[in-house]
Parts: sequence; C-alpha cells; structure tokens
Amino acid sequence: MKTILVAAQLKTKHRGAEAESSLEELWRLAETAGLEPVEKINVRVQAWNPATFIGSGKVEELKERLEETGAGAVIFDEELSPAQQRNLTNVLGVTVADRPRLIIEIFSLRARTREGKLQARLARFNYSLSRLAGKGGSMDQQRGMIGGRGSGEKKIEYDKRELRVKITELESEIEAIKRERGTQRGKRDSIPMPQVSIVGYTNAGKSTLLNFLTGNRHGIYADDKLFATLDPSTKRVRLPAGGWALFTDTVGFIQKLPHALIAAFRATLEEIRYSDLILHVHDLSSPEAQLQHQAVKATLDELGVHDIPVINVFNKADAVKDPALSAWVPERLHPVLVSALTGNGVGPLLAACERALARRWGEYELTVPVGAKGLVKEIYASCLVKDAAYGQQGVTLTFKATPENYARLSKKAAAPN
Ligand SMILES: Nc1nc2c(ncn2[C@@H]2O[C@H](COP(=O)(O)OP(=O)(O)OP(=O)(O)O)[C@@H](O)[C@H]2O)c(=O)[nH]1
Ligand SMILES: [Mg+2]
Repeated sequence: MKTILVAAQLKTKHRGAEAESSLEELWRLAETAGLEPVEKINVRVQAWNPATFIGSGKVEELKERLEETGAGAVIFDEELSPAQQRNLTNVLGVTVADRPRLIIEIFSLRARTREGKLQARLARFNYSLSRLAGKGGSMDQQRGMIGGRGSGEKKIEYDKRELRVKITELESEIEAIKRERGTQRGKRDSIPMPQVSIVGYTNAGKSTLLNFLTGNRHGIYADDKLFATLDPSTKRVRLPAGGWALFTDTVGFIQKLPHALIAAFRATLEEIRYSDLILHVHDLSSPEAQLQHQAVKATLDELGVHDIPVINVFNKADAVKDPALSAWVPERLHPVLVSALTGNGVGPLLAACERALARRWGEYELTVPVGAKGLVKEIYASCLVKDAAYGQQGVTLTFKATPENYARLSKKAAAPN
C-alpha cells in the first residue's frame, strides 16, 4: 500500500538532521512491513495540536498530498495519542499509524519461533492496553451512544479487562517456554561456560559477526534489513587460549523502541543481564552511528543492565570510505575495529573477550585424582589452564575459571565417582 511518512517537530527545537535521519529509518521500516513509501514530509509546528498532532493547515496539505499520490496510509514518526489517531483517520479518510505501531507490526510479521510469535502478540496487547489506559469518562460522549450515559466507559472497562486476561495468559505461556529452554540448556551445558551477549542497533552486523565466529556463514539469518533476526540464538565459540564461551545473538535495538515491545521481550532481553560480557556492535559505516550508540545505551539502561563489562565493537570497518565517519568515536570506548564480513580484526576481538572474561575469573589450583580422566578434559574445555604438574595423587592443575565453575569442579574432584 502506498504510504506517506510524516515527521513533525517544534519550530523552537529544530533538529532537522535528526528528524531527517529518523524519517529515513521510518522509510526502511515501512518497506520491511511490506508497505510502499512514496513520500516523506518533515513538518515544523509552532505547538502540538492535542486533537490532530499537527495544525489544521498542515492536515489540509497532507490531505492534498494523499490525493495526489494515491496513498492509502500515513505513518507518523512520533507516537500519536489515541484521540489524535482517531481524529486524523476521520479527517484524512486513510489508515493512520505511528512508529511504535509499525515496529510492533514488523515484529509480528518477522517472528519465527513460537516464543517470538507469542512475544509479538503480547506486544500488540500491551500496546492496545496502554492506549486504552488513559481513557475513561471523557469517552462517554463519543462511545456512549447506545444504551445511554456510561456505556462507553463500561465498554472500555470491559475491553481493558479482556486485554489483561489475554496478557496474563500470554505471559504465563512465554514464561513456561522460557523455563523449558532453561532446563534444556541446563541439561545440554553441564559445563558452565561464560556467557557473552551480542547487542547493538538493528542492522549493525550482530548475526554476521556470530556467523563468522562460528565459521558458519549461513548459520543465522543475516540480511540488509531492519530486524532481520528477532529470535535469539546461542552458539559455542572457541577462545584463543582454548576455552569456550557461549555467544548469544539477540534482537536488535532501534530509536524509540516501543515500551510495549520492551515489556514483551523482557524475558529474552533480561538474559543480557546475566551475561559475563557484552559485545556492543556498531555499524561504523553508518552516518548515524553516534545516535545509534546512544539509543542502544539508553535501552540497556532501561533493561537494568549495569556492571557488566562491555566491549565496543565497531563493525563494517571495511565499508568506511570516509575517515570522518569514525571521528566521533571517543578513546574512552576503547573501540575494537572489525569487519564481520572479511574477518579483519576478529582475532584481536576474541583476545579482548578472553581478557575481559578472565578478569571475572579467579585463579585456582585443583588436584585431580588419578582415574578421574574425564575431569581433566572438562577443566581444559571450560577453564584457562596455566599449568599442570603430575604427582603421586594425580595431576595438579592451575587454571582460571569462574567461581561457580570452580565450585562445581572441586566438588567433582572430591568425589570423582
Ligand atoms: N560491508 C560490510 N557489511 C556487513 C558487515 N557485517 C555485516 N554486514 C552487512 O550488514 C547487513 C546486516 O547484517 P546483520 O548481521 O543481519 O545485522 P544484525 O545486526 O544482525 O541486524 P538485525 O538482525 O536486523 O538486528 C547485512 O547485509 C550484512 O551482510 C561488515 O563487516 N562489512
Ligand atoms: Mg541479526
């Protein structure tokens, strides 16, 4: 469907370049959702209009553009209030939506796993509920036409209750899947490996990077699309000194990520909080890299991700033609430049991961009794072994490991069978 995209900003707070790049992104989002954007309009207003968001003159202009282009939908880059959306729909006679709605739509379209689909549905319901939440008595005049006064309010209360029931059902279903995944992982990974989360703006190259790290170019779906991958996947990656770590590629972030989505994907995103290390992947070739950096940081803050070491990975270094693009990157971010496509810089990145993980690891010594051969192998696989001395009792290994892993291994060493 032909669609016109609109960004609006206050004259007093003119941030033309930002609005333009945000509109550019909205264009790509619209395409991802299967729409056909035909025009983008950047409107500057004196003040926000509570009824129609932009002033009546601008609404008239928009109506003309719709007629001229034959577009059947308008998408606003900012969130509209339910009243604004309704009024604009009435005046313009076409479908009116906003950025959050569009992003939620994309998630519904692109989710592949059962969990992802449930989360996308949950996001829809959360979004609808948040839009009903502000409503109440003031709606009487508009909705309460049948059955006299108060029926509009009753209807809204009923809708809200229905939504809450559905939300609770979905949440418990998602929780059950999450628990099942947790127990499966528990069974599979009897060796606790350090967890590394790959986060970053959508299209930064997270999936491509993990594919390179695992040596399987076609492992995870990667494409020049926004939100190419929504469902998290976890892979084992070998670190330079021989130990293993679990890397998780998760859903990408975006500016103005709707709260309803964050809430719905909380179960997935919260796993970031339990990781030992975060790789924040940037697209260095994007002119918007700095804005994207801030958007990702803000989302991590919102998720309550603190105190986890972060490596700032600057990807697509191969595509940076203009060195001015990287001028904004401050030294304090300790940038690690890579190309997930060519593999340049990936070796040093893995070494940096290992160093960062090792900081959380303590150094331990453990004597593995003769006969407990499997245990020696396990220690080599899950720890960084520095020294091995053979004696009467068995082999004494000096190694670095997480405290949890050491506790588990030493228990096994004390009772080898
Ligand atoms: N030139 C260049 N392109 C890259 C590099 N890494 C990834 N890309 C391309 O960038 C696009 C996005 O890559 P993805 O790996 O899908 O990005 P993502 O961060 O997983 O994106 P979402 O899943 O959409 O959040 C793809 O077309 C990749 O081929 C790189 O190092 N150099
Ligand atoms: Mg991806």
